[in-house]
Amino acid sequence: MNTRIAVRALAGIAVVIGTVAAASCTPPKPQRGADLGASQSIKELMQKRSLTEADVQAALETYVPGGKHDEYMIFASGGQSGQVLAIGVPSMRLLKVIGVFTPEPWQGYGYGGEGDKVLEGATQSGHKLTWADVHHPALSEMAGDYDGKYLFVNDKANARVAVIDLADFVTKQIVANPLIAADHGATFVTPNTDYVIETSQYPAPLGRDYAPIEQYKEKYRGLVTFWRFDRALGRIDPSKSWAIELPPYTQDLADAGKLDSDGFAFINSFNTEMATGGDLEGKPPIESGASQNDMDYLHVINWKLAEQLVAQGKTTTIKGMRVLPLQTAAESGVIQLIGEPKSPHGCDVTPDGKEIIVGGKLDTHDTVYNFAKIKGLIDAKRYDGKDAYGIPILAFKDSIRGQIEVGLGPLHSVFDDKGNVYTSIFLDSAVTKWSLKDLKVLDKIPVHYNIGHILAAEGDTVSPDGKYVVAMDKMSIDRFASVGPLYPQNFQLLDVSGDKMRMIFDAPIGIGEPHYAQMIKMDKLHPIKVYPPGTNPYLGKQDPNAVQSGKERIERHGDVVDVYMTAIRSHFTPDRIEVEEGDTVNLHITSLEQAEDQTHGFTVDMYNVNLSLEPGKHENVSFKADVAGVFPFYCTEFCSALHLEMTGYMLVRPKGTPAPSASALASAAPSASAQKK
Ligand code: RUQ
Ligand code: CUA
Repeated sequence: MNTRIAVRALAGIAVVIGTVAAASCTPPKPQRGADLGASQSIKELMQKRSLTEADVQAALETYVPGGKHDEYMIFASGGQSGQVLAIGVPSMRLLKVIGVFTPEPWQGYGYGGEGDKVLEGATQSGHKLTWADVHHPALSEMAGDYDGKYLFVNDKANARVAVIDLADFVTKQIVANPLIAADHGATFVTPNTDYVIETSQYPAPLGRDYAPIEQYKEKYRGLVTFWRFDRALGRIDPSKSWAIELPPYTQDLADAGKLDSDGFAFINSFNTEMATGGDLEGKPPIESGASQNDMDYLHVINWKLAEQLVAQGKTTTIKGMRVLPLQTAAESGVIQLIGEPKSPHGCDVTPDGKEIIVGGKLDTHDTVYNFAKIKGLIDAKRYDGKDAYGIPILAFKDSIRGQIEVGLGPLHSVFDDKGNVYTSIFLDSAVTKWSLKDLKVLDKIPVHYNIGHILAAEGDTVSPDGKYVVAMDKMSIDRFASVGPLYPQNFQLLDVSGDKMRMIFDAPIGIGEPHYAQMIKMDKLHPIKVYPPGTNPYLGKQDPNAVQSGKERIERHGDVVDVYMTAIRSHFTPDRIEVEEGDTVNLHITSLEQAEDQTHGFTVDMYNVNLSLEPGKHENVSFKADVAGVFPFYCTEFCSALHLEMTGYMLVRPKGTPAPSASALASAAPSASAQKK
């Protein structure tokens, strides 16, 4: 370090420390170790660890001591892991990896319990899937504001959408789209979460059918699905959901209108050239074929009008889903197109709903579309022609307020509370801050490296908070210790409260490639701490097989053995289960705990079963005891001093062997206390 800077830094830190001490009027806390509070020791520490003043300031701004809570929570896509990450801000600490599309053993999700039903419902065309390419989480909204109740995410690879209940941070539903093969403009919610929007990415015949690629223009299609969300049930209702057929332009990101533009949705596209590849046959590869035109199309969708047409039955049914045909949509004013500069990607509606910002991957500009202008053109039916599918085109120059040069390869934009926009610049590896009002660049900061998405505190609401922005960097070369050729992604926390953006934390994300994320104020989240006794989280109420203390029992019905079991520190009742080889064993296990954070686990040797029994939770597990032997079961969560003793045996005697202890199979209920000696 340059010595002058070092000296300035050291002087500066003394001031920083002094300010912190002065600002706090609570009595001084006893100090850990030697006099760490003294500026001299801080100086020594800085020198020893080669920290600059800026480093120490950033540390003070992001450090959240144990016992204090973060101000915001990020819900980030877990990318290829198929999960969702919950991360605290400003500490950037990982709080939970929520099992969504991929089995998650710690949460007992996908390992024999009730969560299996969610995953089993998530097949695509009957194929079982154990992963997903998660891209865009969307928090549920009321009047355009996050309400902290639900979270939706998409699986790009298999065209699926998941519903996570933020009451317990558990995935409750996965719906597979029966019409399309990949999605991307998903998930986005309408301002009251009436609908969760899912737009296709790669065009294919609707209904996942076959058609030769030579018939691309005639038979291949895009699609936007409006999944109806039933708030009372906390589930998507496929029977009330519907879709609009789109032309075979590769639809990309989407956003829902709000306030002024409520009732509309905006969807980007690329490859309006409709290139289909064929590089082995000497045709241009898709990527260059798709980059011939100067303009692609922004799709402007009047979904409220579409909803009326759907209600009037103007739909066809494909694979059980109501679809508004492209021709009907084009002729009725449901859909119109506007040119978009080269290879658009991000599509972000401003907090007031008045404008839509689109970044072009092969461009240096953000383009600001103005909804009032667009609406004026639509209402006056002032079209600039039609595309090959009869969709009206609105003139680009009459639809925009302007363009702003932000850097090479702008992708996505988010907003603060002062009318500023933050655009991620992929090729430049930077974030550009600019003023929406006068389209002027205010600041630019390098990020490390190749930023994809960007997210902001309450960023997609009608009232963003400012304060924090996170750069979601695709690459992290040189930022962290090496962990082999697959590098972690990098979330970089930016303080955006001042005029200049400041980088205050690098957080490696080592579980997948997160695409998008949203950040919600922590005080909007009100998760439960324990389940009411006997709750099946997937039913949202008491399980019909919930077991009460003293009612534990084993019932045999032919070759089916039902075990009604309870778990409480530090025993399972019953702790001995005796069955015959070939029996079907149904375990019904209720945690009798009601104390916070007193979770038990349950596993039984060989059956690939692991349950998480949080306080009050009930689980049902079923398997065929097809191998004779002795199978210990035990609690997999270190719950108490006698955790290792929280165990029992399942004895599977060879077929035809008489039961040695008939009492273990008695249907009378031995009481919990009688079982304990
Ligand atoms: S993507 S890096 Cu949202 Cu899937 Cu833009
Ligand atoms: Cu219960 Cu360990």
